[in-house]
Amino acid sequence: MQHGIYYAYWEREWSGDYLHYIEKVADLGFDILEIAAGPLPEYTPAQLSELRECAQAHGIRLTVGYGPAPENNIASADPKVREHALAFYEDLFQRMEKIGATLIGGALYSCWPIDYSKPVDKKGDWERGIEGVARLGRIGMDWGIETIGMEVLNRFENHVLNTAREGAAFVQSVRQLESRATNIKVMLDTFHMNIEEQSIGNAIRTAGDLLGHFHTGECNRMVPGQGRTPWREIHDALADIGYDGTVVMEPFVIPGGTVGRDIRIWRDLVENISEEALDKDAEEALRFQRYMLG
Ligand SMILES: [Mn+2]
Repeated sequence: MQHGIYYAYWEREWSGDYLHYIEKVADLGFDILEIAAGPLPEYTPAQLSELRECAQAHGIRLTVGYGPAPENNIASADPKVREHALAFYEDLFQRMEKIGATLIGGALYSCWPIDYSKPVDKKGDWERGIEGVARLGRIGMDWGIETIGMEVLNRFENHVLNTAREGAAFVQSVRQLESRATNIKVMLDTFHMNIEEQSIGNAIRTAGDLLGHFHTGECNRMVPGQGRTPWREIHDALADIGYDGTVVMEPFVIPGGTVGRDIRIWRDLVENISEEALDKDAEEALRFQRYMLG
């Protein structure tokens, strides 16, 4: 099991100095830094190399998270948007290869956050999503992308995949359509499961062999260990399915900026939001997570 953290814990925007965060998380003892895909298309070849070299030098694995912008919605009802999305991902996967990243996760079957002021077409989005994601899987294979995680999200953030059962059914349908797309996997997140699942343990067991990436956090998105998430139940279920993959904590505790707006953070979730205090909380959460889940 490899343990990581999402850089946005420390940031108010969906970008940041990833070199700084590689160094930081290495110092804190993490195996993985998860970065946002958003800024990568703007990176020069030299910047991509620098990122790869920095991660290698610090023994840090990079994974990528992405909340697709509406123009990169692979399931859009507009065929032009779907083509644009595929071209975006093809470029992104090449950039991931250059930084040595083989795993990406998020609402890649759709966009995020959903604009619920417009009508929702779950059936259409589901069907177009399966087609788009099947193509995404094949493109990913060309660039060595081993895991493309379909993150199951709560109802307030997306409408396509809300439960592990839906996530597993979606991934199975993708693989039926494109048998080579074995890199398409289910991705679960304890924060979303807390809202939607009758049993978090059974949700993990439902994903079973299809589980490819795992996000952790408390019910209010504080770091693991500071809330009431059933970590022992989660451990037992992960052990039952023999999960030995990536476990990345995704805490959000600071209000403000685009991150605060998108995640709906309207208060300081912790008493002390200094960088030093956040680092200490992350370090303790890592120790907790290694102990509870490892
Ligand atoms: Mn997540």
